[in-house]
Amino acid sequence: MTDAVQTPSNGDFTKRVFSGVQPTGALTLGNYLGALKRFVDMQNEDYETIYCIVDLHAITVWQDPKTLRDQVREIAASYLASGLDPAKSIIFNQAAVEEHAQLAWVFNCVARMGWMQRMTQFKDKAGKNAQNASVGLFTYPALMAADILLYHATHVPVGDDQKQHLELTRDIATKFNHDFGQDFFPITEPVIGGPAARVMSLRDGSKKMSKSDPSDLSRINMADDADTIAQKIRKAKTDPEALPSEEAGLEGRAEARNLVAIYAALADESVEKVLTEVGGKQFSEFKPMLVERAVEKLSPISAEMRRLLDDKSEIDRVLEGGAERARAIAAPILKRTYEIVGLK
Ligand code: AQP
Repeated sequence: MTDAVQTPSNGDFTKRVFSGVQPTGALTLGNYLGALKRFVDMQNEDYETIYCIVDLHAITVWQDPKTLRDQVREIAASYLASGLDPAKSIIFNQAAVEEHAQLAWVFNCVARMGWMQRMTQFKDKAGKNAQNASVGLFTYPALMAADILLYHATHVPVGDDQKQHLELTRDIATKFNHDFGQDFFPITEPVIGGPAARVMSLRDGSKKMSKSDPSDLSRINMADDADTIAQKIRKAKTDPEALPSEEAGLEGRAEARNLVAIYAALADESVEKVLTEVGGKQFSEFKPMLVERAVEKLSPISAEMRRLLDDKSEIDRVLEGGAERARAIAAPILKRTYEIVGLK
C-alpha cells in the first residue's frame, strides 16, 4: 500500500477498489451475490482492495448501542467466511477511521440539495414519514462519496440499487475538481452486473431482497441452515408455467426470472446457459435443484462464520489492523483536501 497522495498529474490513479456493507442485520443472499462474492473476486484480481463495515451509515436509522458492535463483528465474520483475506484486503469499520466523517462534511458543502432530493433510496427508506427521517439518512450519499474518494478508489462493486449513489459520487468528484481547479479526485467506476446485480424478494419479485424486510420468508440469510433454506425456497412465490428455454420467455415473470438468476449466480453461469439446462422443467423440479446449489454455497460459509464468532478476538484483530492500514491511506488524502479547500 502506498500512502502517497496521487493525482493524474503524477500518474494514473492506482486501481483501487472500495466497497462496504451496513451492519444493520444478518446478511442476505442478495448481499452475498450482489456484493460479497464480487468483493472476493476483485480481491483476487489486479486491484488493491478495501472493504469497510459502514457503521456510520447504519446509525442513519436507529441502532441499539448494545448490539451495534456485535453487528459489526457479524459482518466482519461474513466477509472473512466468504473468502476475504486480511493479507490481501484491508478490512475495517468506518467509525474507526475519523477521516470518513471529516471528508463527508466537506462533501456536504459540495453536493447540492437538488442532487440529494433526487435520491430514490432516501424516498424508499424514509417512506411516508420523510419529515421524521434523520438528516443523516438524507445526506447519506455524501458520506458514501467520502468513503470512496477518501481512498481515491477507482472501482466500486455494488448491487444495482446503489447505482444512483455512485453517480452522485462521480458528480461530487467532478464538481470538487472543477470548483478548486484540480484533478484531485478520480471519477470512480461502478462495477455492477452479472445475473444477481439485483436479487429480488422470494415473496414479491418486484421488491429487492433486503435484510430489513419484515418478512424473514422474503430472504435467504447467509447464516440460514439447510432446512431453513429448503423451506424458504419451497415457499418462494412462482407462477404455474414451466421454465422457458430462452431468456425472452422470462418476460413478465419476475419471480421465475429471480429464481433462475439466483441459480445462475450461485453456479457462476449465465441465465441463458442455465435455461438451456432447465428449460421445460416445472418449479417442483427446479426448486430442489436451487436448494442444493444454495446449501452447497452457503453451508461452509455459515459454519466458518459460527467458528469466527465463537472467539471474537480474531475478528477484532483483523478490524484493528485494517483500520490502521486504512488510516495510512486516508490521512494524507484528507490533509491535502483541507489544503485545497483552504482549511489549512
Ligand atoms: N437484493 C440485492 N441484490 C443485489 N445486491 C444487493 N445489495 C443489497 N441488497 C441486494 C448490495 O449489498 C451491498 C451492501 O448493502 P447495504 O447493507 O450497505 O445496504 P442495502 O443496499 O440497503 O442492503 P439491504 O440488504 O437492503 O439493507 P437494509 O435492509 O439495511 O437497507 C450493496 O452493494 C448493495 O448494493
